[in-house]
Amino acid sequence: MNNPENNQSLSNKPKILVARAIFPEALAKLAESFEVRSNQADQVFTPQELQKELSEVVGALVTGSERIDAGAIAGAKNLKIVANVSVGYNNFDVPAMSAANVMASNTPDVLTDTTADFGFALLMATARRITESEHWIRAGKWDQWSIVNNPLGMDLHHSTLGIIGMGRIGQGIAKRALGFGMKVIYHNRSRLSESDEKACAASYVSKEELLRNADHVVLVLPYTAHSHHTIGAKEIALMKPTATLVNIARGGIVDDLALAQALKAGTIFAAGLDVFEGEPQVNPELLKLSNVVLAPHIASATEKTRRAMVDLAIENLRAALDGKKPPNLINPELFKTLKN
Ligand code: 8YV
Repeated sequence: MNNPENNQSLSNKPKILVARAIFPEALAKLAESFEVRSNQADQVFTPQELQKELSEVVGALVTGSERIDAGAIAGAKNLKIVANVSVGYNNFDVPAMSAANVMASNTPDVLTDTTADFGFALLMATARRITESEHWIRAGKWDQWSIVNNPLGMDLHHSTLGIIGMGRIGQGIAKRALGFGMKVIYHNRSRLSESDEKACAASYVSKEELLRNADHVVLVLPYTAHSHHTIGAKEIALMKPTATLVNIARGGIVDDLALAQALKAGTIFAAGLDVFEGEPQVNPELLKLSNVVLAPHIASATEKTRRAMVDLAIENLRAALDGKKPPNLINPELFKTLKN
């Protein structure tokens, strides 16, 4: 339900929407310049509610949970910008936004290191069976130390790491892998420049070669119609039975049901997932397995980084409403045809 709080009325300030709860200080600062319709109750709007909210504002701050498409902005005749608090923007139908003359922005860079840290943490937890071990202790199953009858994992050090999606975050993970003496191979839509490859000591390979040779595979590619089910039963079958798979990219890049079946059958060793098809729902077949580490889409979730993401989204929003070019404008062609 739409439950906006802190809403003011009868003001001459431009009206904006903050579609989800943000830090109170950021909200207070926004209220100095704008009439803010905020949703501090943090309950995701229905598409109808979102459409109504957007129809009343000139700018909006949203997250990946708000789908901004032709339907959402139909009737939003004064809307100039929708600023995503997220680097990924698969929740935006950018052509539809451009057609409606609505600027779109995201929050790159500020979350790169935090997200790369998390990718590595999830990889370690998965390969070394950390959460499974904790559950084992909590269930009272640890009665003695054992050479063989303890959760035995897979090594990261000196293994081969395969990264699919070698943008800023993928490169950040590759650089961390260097400290572990790992060999890094990657696959990406386009090959990195020689100097970027050198900086992360990574070699470009085909997707098939990566899947066959990697001991650990990490997915960090954007979600598009093209990347839907980049990893399905066929791709998992190419992987080593000792391999792990980590998805910190987006739900839908992995066929979660095929993954659950492969994990159950022992086709691969284990998986770590921060994102899911249809999240916050998680495929029930995954929930039954002990060789999968689950996280609730928290790769960027440190206080410092979430504050930086909100601040950057606000910077984009303010710029657009001040008639300036937002620093992270996704549809720059629109800047020339600004609404007045
Ligand atoms: C966001 C993310 O928190 O930035 C991204 O692409 O996946 C996360 O950092 C999430 O998308 C919510 O907006």
